[in-house]
Amino acid sequence: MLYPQLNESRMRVELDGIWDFQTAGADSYEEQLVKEPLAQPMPMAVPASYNDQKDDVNLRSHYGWVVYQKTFTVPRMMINERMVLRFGAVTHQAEVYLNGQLLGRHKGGFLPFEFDVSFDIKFGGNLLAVAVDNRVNYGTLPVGNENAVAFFGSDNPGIPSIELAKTRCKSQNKPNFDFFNYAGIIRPVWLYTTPRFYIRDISIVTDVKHGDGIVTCRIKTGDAWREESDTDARARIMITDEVENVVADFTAAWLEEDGTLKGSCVIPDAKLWNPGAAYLYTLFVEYGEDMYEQKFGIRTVEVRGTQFLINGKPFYFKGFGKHEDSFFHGRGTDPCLNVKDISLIRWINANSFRTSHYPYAEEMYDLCDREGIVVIDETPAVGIGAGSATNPYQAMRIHEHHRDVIRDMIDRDKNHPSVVMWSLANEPDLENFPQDAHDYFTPLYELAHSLDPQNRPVTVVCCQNNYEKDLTTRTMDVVCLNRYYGWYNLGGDLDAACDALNIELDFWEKQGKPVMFTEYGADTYPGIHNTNGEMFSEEYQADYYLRINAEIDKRSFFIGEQLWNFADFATIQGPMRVDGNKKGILTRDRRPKLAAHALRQRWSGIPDFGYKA
Ligand code: E8X
Repeated sequence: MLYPQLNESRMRVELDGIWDFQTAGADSYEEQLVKEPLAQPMPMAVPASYNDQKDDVNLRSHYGWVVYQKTFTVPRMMINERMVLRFGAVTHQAEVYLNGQLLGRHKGGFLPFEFDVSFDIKFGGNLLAVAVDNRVNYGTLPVGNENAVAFFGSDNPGIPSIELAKTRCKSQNKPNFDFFNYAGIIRPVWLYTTPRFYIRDISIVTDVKHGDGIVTCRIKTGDAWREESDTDARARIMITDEVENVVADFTAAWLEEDGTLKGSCVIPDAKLWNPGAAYLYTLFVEYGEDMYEQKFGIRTVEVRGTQFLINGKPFYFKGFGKHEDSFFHGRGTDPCLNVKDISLIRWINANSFRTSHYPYAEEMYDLCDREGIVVIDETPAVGIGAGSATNPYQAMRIHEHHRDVIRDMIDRDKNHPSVVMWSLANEPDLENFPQDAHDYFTPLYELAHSLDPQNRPVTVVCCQNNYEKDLTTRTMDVVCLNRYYGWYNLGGDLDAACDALNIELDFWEKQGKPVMFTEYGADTYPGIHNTNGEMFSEEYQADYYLRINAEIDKRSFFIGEQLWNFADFATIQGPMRVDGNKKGILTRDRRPKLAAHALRQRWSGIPDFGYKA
């Protein structure tokens, strides 16, 4: 799905800003809220989660539907064009109305969707209404608990007073995941135009042979008025380098096998996109009256033996699991924060992060392309586990939606050179029903490989588990481990933690796959210091990384360390969280804890390539 673009043939209008807003019911919303101007609207900023914009506890913990409204007019010069309404993301489900008519619905809170409104927009004022449902359950990704068990701790089943009170408490979201269930119109909203005959999608695959770049592109086209494809169509493709020299100029012609226009070229002595040394070319597509500019990088990604190769060189991941999370914005897109986070990734000498636990805003991947930051792109499939008694692969109603989010994530992010691997899920239950888990994820693994034109590596991020029972993790292209020896297990005893870690690494050494940490860490309350370095102190967090890192340094098949987490972040309240998750090496307002300085020192001495070669 192409990002809205302003160019010689296309217009775009940002519909961000202050919208009208009103809460609605747990299971439904009144019809007049989406068909007439709101009677008692409150101002709400878009893009941003709605939860933290007011000081109303009922809004922060709202359960169910809310309605946003905005009125707008379109200039005369847009009226005869194909007009499209596009949402960067609405969490978790949206029903969109224009002038009282339902345009459509979208399920999934972290990927874009759009509606062709060419024949719906009227001249003069238009009323746009978006009903948003924040509920999570066994049929959504991320998963919400449908039984009464809280995410952390038990509800002391069987105690009469608790059992009775639970039957009378108000309906609430019970996230089966450790991040606050922020919701709303969290990413930019655009109205954009194209000519009637338009460029629907662009797919770019690059290869490198003897220093020459080989670029193959496939163009999907569309006709705003008819479904048929134009088999005589041609598209002109031009490629320029960073100083706007034209380095290729060729035609893409109709390809019967997949109904696209395909063309390729060779760029002699191509400048490659590398971690920390990005180089972006621009591909211009001209099709009829339409045109589109797509930036891309020439690079290759490959797993070979126990190595993860970028441009044929063994890459070592240094970085984090992150969240889209900040004060006031919640999970809303904040370009300033994105620039700041990239600066901090640079400051600490990191080179990568995982988009835990959902696809991030497109604008962040563009920054990573430009800055040479490597990204593991993750679906919102988190919480696929319901305690060892329940088989999630039978109890949860997520399979089709899981396939949809894999398809939509790859469709959206396929051209980013910064994206080097797809993560299908975070910490699903892989040990209690090992064969069911294997049978669930193997088709998804194959689907991801089949959908990605660049055929990047695919993984499932593995929770601390009985790795001998887990039949799934070992089948992935890269073994991505979330391990908490020294925190949730053997907490406070780093000798025992290192011992246990080495026992497990001996197991992985025999699997012949590249292995990396995608999470390891310790809750650390900023300002707690002590000479005995006990848990929750900044000293403990620094010691934890010092000791664990010394052990993984001894293993040549260990190809990366992404710690948990980049920064402190908001979670649901509960006995295990003190104002959120404090495993950040930065505070939520991006101030370094003691460990950040030690990691900055460590990572200054670890090169992007060849660290373990
Ligand atoms: C944690 C992290 C959580 O924030 C993240 O979203 C997923 C969790 C660790 C699970 N992984 O709790 O800080 C470890 C379970 C070990 C028993």
